[in-house]
Amino acid sequence: SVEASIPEPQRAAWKKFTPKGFTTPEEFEKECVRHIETTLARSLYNCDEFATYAGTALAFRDRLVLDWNKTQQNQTFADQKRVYYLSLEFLMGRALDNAMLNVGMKDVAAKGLSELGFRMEDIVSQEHDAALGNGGLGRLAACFLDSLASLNYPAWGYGLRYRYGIFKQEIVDGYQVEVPDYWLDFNPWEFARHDITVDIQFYGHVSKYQDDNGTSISVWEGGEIVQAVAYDVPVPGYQTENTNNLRLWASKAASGEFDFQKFNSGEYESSVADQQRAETISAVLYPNDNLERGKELRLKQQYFWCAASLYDIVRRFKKTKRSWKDFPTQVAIQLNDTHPTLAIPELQRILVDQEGLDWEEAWSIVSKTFGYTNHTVLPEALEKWSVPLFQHLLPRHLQIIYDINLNFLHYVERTFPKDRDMLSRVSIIEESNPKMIRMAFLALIGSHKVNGVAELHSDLIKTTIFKDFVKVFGPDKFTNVTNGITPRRWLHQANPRLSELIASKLGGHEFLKDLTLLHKLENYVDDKEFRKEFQEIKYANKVRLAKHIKEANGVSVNPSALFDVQVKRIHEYKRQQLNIFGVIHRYLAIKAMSPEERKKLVPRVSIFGGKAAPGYWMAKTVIHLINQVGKVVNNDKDVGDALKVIFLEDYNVSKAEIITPASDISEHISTAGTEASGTSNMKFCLNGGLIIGTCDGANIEITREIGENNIFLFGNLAEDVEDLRHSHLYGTYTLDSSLQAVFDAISDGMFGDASHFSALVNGIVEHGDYYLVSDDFASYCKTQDLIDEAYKNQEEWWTKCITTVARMGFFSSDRCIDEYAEMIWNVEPLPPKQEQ
Ligand code: T68
Repeated sequence: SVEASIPEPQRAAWKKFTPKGFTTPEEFEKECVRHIETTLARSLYNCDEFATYAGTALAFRDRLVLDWNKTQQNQTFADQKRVYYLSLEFLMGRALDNAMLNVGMKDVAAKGLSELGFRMEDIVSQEHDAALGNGGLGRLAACFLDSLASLNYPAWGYGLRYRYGIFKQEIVDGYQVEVPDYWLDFNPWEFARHDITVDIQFYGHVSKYQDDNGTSISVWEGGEIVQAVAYDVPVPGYQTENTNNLRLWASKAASGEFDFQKFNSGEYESSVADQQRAETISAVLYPNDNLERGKELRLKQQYFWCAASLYDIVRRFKKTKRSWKDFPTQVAIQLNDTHPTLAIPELQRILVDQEGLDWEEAWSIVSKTFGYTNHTVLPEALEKWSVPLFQHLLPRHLQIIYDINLNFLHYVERTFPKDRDMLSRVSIIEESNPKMIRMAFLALIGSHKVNGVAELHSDLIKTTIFKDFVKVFGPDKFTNVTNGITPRRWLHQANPRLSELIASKLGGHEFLKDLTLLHKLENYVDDKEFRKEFQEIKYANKVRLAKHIKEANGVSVNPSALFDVQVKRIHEYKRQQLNIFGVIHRYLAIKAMSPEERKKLVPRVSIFGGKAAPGYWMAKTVIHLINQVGKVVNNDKDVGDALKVIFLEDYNVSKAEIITPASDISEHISTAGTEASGTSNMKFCLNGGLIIGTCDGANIEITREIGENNIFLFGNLAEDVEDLRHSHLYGTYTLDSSLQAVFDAISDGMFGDASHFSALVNGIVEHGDYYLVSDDFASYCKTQDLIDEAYKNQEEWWTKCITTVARMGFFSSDRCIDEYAEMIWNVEPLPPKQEQ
C-alpha cells in the first residue's frame, strides 16, 4: 500500500543502496563467499561442494529477486490482463543451471568457481530436483512457465508445495522400491510469505437465510478451517529481466483460539495431532499418472489449492476497483487437466454467496474466465468424485454443481427436445451407485475453450469423450494447441555443445528465442566440418551417459553402439512391454547366430528408465522383467557388445538432461490413440536423435515437420484399434510366431521364475491384448531391423539427424504459449520497464 512504502524524500537514500548484482567473476566470488560465510556460517575449512552450491545459488538468487521485484511491480502498475496457470504439478527439476543461463552469467560463475577451486559440473549436480510432478503433464507446466517468463507474459503459476515430491525409485534385486523424496532441507528458491495466508473451509453444512430484500442466500457454516500459506518461487525468463512468480500453497493448522485453549489446558498431544492433520493436506504428491483413484485427501488437496488460489486472484482483482464484469478481461485462468476444476464452482460461490451477484451474471463471468486443457482420453484417468464424499467435504459446492448442471440440462433439453438419452449422457452427474461427478464435463461446461495437446488428440476428444458436447456448444469451443518444450532447458542447458555449434552457424543464440530459425541449419547438412562436429558432440554425449551407466549399473557399454532409449513413466499404454519383448526377440536371434554373423551386427544398448505408480502391479512387473533380461543378456559371453540392456534407476528431470542428448533412437510406441501428445519425442529430436514411433500423439506432427524419411513409424492406426480389440475378444486370432518364441523363452524360465511374468503374458495371450502388443509386434521388429540397416549407412544417418534438428522449430513451447495467449487467453506480453 502507498502508506507503507518509502516516502518520496527518502527514496533517494533507498535507491542509493539498492543492490545491483555482480557482473564479473570477482564480484561473483565475493557474493558467493559472503553467503557461505554469513548466510551458511561456514568457512574456508568446511566448505564442501554442497556449501559452494548453496553460496552460488544464493548469489544468483539475489540477482533474480531484484528482477522479480521489479517485474511484479511493473505488472501491478500496468494493470493489464494476467494469466493464471493452475496445475497440481510443476516438474521443475533443478533451478541453478537454468538461472545462470537465463541471466547469461554461467561463464562468469564458472570462472569464479574455478578460482575458488571447484568445477561447475560438480556444483550444479549438488542441487536436489524439484520434482513436484509425475511426468509429461507436470513437465509441460514447467516448460510453460519458462516460456511465459521468457516471452514477457504477465503470468503466475499456482500449485501445491508438497513436502514430498514424486518418490525416489530404487531398484533392489530387479524390483522397484519407493523411497520418500524429502526435498526441502535446503531450498533457496522459495520465499515463505507468512503474511500471505488464506483460511480454507472444509465439511460443515449449508444454511439458507433471507436478506433484507427477501432474496434467499446460502451460507456455508461450521466444519473446520485449514490455513494456506504462500511460498513464492521466482521464474526467470531467458535474456529478459522479466521474472514471473510461481505461488505454491502449504497447509498449516489455523491458529484459532480453540487450539490455543487446547494447548493451554494441557492437551498438547491432540493439539499437535490437529496440526499434523492440517499439514497432511500438502504433504505428498499423488504418484499416479493417468490414473484417478478418488481418494478423499486428493479432493482435499484440490479444493485447498483452488480456493487459496482463487481467493488470491480475486483479492488482486479487487484492488483494481474495477466492476465485476471486467473480471474476464483482466483474468484468464487455465486449468491444467481437470485437477483444478473446483475453481469453477468456487468462483461461482465467491461471486454469488460472498459478493452478492445474481447467478446468471456470476456464471457469465465464470465461464468467460476459464480455459480447460485435456491431457487424456483414457477412461481410467478421467476424474470422477463420488457424490456422498463430495457432499460431506464440500456441501455448498455440491449444491452449486447441481445448479450448474440443472441450468445446463435445461438448455440441452430445449435445444435437443427429441434426444432424451442425451441428457443422461451429458449430465455432470453420472447416475451410478454411488452417483459420481464427472469433472471433465464440469470443466468443459464452465470454460470458454477446451483444448487437446496434439492434433490427433484434439480430434479424438471431439469424437469420443466430448462428442455430445460438440453438438451442444458447436465445434468452435474446441481447439488444438500442440504441446511444445523449452529449448532453453532441453537444448541450451542439456546440450551446451550442440547449442554452441548451432549458434556458430546461425550467427548467435537468437534461435533459443525463435526456434524456427533452426531451419537455416539445412544449409549445413552437407557441410563436412559441421557434420563432423555434430557427430563428435553426439559421441561425447554418449560417452557421458556410458560413464553414468558404468557408475550407476556397473555395466560397461560401448559408446559406439546404437543407443536405443525409452524413458518415461511405465504404463501399459506406453508399451515398454513391446520394447522388452523386442529385446528378447533380438537376444534369441543373436543366440541363434554364428560368431561371424554376430560380428556383423550393429551393436545396441537398450536403455530403459521410468517410475511405476506404487500400486500399479503390471507396470512393476515390466520393470522386473527388464531387469531380469538385463541380468541374463549383459552376462552372456555369446552376446558381448552386440546387446546390452540397462534399466536406469530413478529417472527424473536432471537425469533426462543427461540421457536425452545421448540417444540415437528413442521409442514412442504407445498404442495408437492413447498418448495424447508426448513431449520427450520432441526433446530427443531436438537433440539430434531419431525416433521409432507409432502414429500417435505428436509423433504425427513431428513426421509432418521433419518428413517421413526421417522417422521410423510402425504399427496399426488409431482408427483400427476398436476393430482389432473386438477381434481379439470375439474373433479367431493366432499369435505371431516370433512373439510366441519370446513367450516360450519367458515360460521356460530363461529370465528367472516364469510365474512372475505370467500376468504380463496372459494379458496378451488370454485376456484380449487390450494394448495390441501382438498386433504391432511384427511391424515393430521389422522397423527395428530397418533401423539397424539405416545405422550402417552412417552418412545417411547423420543427414537424417541434422535434418531433424533443423525442422524442429515448431515444437518450442514459445510457439505453444503464443497460441494459448492468442486463441484462449487474449493476453499481450508486458515488456520489462527500462531503467530511468
Ligand atoms: C500427459 N499426461 C500425457 N498425466 O500422457 C502426454 N494424470 O501424452 C502429454 O504429452 C502430457 O500429459 C502433456 O500434455 C500426464 O502426464 C499425468 O501425469 C497425470 C497426473 C495425475 C493424474 C492424471
